[in-house]
Amino acid sequence: MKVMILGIDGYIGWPLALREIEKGNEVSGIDNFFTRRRVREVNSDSVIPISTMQKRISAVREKTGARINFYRGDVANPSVVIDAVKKEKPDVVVHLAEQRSAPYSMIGLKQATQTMVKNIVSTLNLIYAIKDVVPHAHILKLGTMGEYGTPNIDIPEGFFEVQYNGRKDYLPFPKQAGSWYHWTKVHDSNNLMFANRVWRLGITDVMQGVVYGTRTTDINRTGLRTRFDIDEVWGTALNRFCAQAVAGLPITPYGKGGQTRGFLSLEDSISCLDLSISKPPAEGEYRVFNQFDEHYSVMQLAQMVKEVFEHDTGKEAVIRNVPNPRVEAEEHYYNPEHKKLAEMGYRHSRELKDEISIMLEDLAAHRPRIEALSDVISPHTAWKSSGIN
Ligand code: USQ
Repeated sequence: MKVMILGIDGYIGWPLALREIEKGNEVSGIDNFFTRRRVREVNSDSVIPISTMQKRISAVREKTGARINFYRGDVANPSVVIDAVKKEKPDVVVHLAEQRSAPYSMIGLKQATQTMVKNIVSTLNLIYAIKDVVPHAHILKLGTMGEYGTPNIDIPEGFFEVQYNGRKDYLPFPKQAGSWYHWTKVHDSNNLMFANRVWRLGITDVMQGVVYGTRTTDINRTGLRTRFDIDEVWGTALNRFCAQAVAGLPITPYGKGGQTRGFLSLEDSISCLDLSISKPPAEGEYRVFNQFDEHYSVMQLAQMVKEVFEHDTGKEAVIRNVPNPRVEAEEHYYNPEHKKLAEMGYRHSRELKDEISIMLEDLAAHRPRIEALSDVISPHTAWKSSGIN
C-alpha cells in the first residue's frame, strides 16, 4: 500500500512512518518543519534530540532498506499537496500537518489567524487533491477529542440520534471546542463531512485524545527517536508532568485539576492509525473514531507521576496547582464512547504506570536540556489576555 503522511517530521508522523515501513508499505511524506520553527520561536526545543529529515531518511534507508519519498513544503499551499499526490498516487493520505497547539493559537490574533487559515486550508487542499487525482484514496484526518468539549451528557462517536418535536434524526454531535486550535478541527470535520456528501470520498475523522510517551516498538527497534516537547505552548499535560518531576520542578495541574480528558500512549496512537490504514472506510463512507484508551483528570495524572517518580527514584516530587491560564471547566461530567476501534480489533497495549516509568527514565537522560528550558515550562499563555499583539 502507498501511504502518504502529511506532517511526517512530527511527534506522531515520524513513528507512524516507521510503523508503515515495518508493515512493508511504501511511505512518502510532506513537511515544512513548522513545528521545529515555532517551538524555537518560544525559546524551546524538543527535549529528546532529533536529527534533520535528511539524516532521518538516510538512517531509515541504512536500517531498513526502505526509501521515504520526502517533499519539503507547506500543505496550506495547494500545489505542494496536489503535486505530491499526483506524483505518488497514494492509497491513503494521513493528515497530521496542522498547527497542533491550543496555547499557540491563543497567543494573539496573528497566531489565531495563522492556525485558522493554515489548518482549514490544508484540509481543503487535501480534499481537492484526492477528489481530482485519486478519488478512491482514503483520507485519514487527525481531529481531536477536544472538538466535543465537555458537555454534561455522554459523547458518542461522531453522530447520535436526536428526537425533537416528535421527529427523529441521526446527526453530528454538537461541538464545543475550547481554543481556536480546537475550533479549526471542528471546521475541518464539517468540511470533510460535506466533501464526503458531495463527492463520496472515503474519510476517517479521528477524534484523538492527548498522546503521551517517548517510545514505540518501532522506535525501540530502530533507535530513531521522535520529538518530545515540554514547554507551556507545545508540551501536553502528562509529558510535561514527567519532565517537571525529573527536573525537580513542581508538577502543575491547572486550577482545581478536575479537567478530564481522554489519553493514550504514543504506541497505541500509532497502532490505532495503522489499524485505520489497513482497514479503510467503505466506498463513500465518512466514519468517526474516538481514539483514546482511558480518561483521567489532570490531578489524577499528576498524582500518578508523583507516585511512580517517588517509587522509581526514592526522591520527592511536588504537585502545585497553579492558576489556570485557560478558560475551561475544572470540574465536569465526562463520558465519551470509544468502541469502534476496539470492534475493529484494537487492543490497548501499554499500562499507564509502566509508560510513565519509561518516560521518566528517558527524560532523566536529558535532565540538563529540561533544566535549560525551565523559563518556558511554567504557564503564561492566558486565554483571557489573547489580543491584537
Ligand atoms: N493542563 C494542566 N497542566 C499543564 C498542562 C495542561 O492542567 O501543565 C491541562 C489543561 O488545562 C487541559 C488539559 O490539561 O485541561 C489538556 O491540556 P494539554 O495541553 O495536555 O492538551 P490540549 O491543549 O487539549 O491539546 C493536546 C494536543 C492537541 C490535541 C489535544 C487532544 O496539543 O493537538 O488535539 O491534546 S484533546 O485534549 O483531547 O483535545
